[in-house]
Amino acid sequence: IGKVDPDYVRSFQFVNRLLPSTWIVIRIDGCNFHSFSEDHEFVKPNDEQALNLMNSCAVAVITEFQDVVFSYGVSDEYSFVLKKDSQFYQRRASDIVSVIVSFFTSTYVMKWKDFFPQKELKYTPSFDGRAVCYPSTQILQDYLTWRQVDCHINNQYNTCFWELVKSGKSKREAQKFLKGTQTLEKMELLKKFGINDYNSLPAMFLLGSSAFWDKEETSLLHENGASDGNCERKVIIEHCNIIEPDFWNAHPYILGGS
Ligand code: DGT
Ligand code: MG
Ligand code: MG
Ligand code: MG
Ligand code: MG
Repeated sequence: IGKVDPDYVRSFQFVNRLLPSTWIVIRIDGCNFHSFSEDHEFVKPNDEQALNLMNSCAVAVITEFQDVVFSYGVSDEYSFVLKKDSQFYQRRASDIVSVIVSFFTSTYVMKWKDFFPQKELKYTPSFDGRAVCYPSTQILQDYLTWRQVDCHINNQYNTCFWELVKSGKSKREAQKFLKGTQTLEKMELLKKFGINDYNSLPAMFLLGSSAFWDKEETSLLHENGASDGNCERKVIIEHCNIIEPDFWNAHPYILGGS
């Protein structure tokens, strides 16, 4: 087909390699899930099955892509942490983002009926994704702290908001009522609605979900070094505080491995 020089055409492509030796975080987020959650009648503010479906997709991602060492999810988003020295797609951002986001999305559609056997998936959901590099473990942990704090702030606000709406206020009134309120005022408000202890809400709602391999690979090796085929590693989901160092101290292999 004629005279086009392939090198010339290829020269328009750009390399988008992520900085070497840095933690890579791929954050995906549901597109327009405000409407998607309405159209599929998700329980407000937290739909346990919808969150379980997100978690199940995250487990699939971790199982499929060996370089993902940890993930944290809340609402319609999930963050996937790839190990520092990952050479996945030679660290090309667009390849890594697109393969994770498409795998997550198709898994979401495939698994929908397992979590919502009585509910038809009315249209195809989509997720967007981005890649960010974090140059130190401390900064990566600061990133995860930011997401978990966000989870807490949103959950507290949303819980108050929907209690106010349930009590008869319009959405606009509820929004106005909550504008500028501090944590303590929100706690007091929830007491009026019978939620005496905010922290007694399900941990998944309060803390989001972390998915990761449950043990270090080497801990499953026999003394002679042969790996045990019957003792497969499993990805687990926990709803725990990842801001305090306790979690990381209890699971040193997650970020310590590279
Ligand atoms: P975006 O991400 O810019 O395309 O727009 P949205 O609409 O996805 O907004 P976002 O991601 O900031 O917020 C997530 C939306 O998804 C928010 O409107 C609430 C909804 N959502 C997420 N999880 C649940 C749930 O468990 N239950 C209900 N009822 N809604 C949820
Ligand atoms: Mg978005
Ligand atoms: Mg969204
Ligand atoms: Mg979101
Ligand atoms: Mg290809």
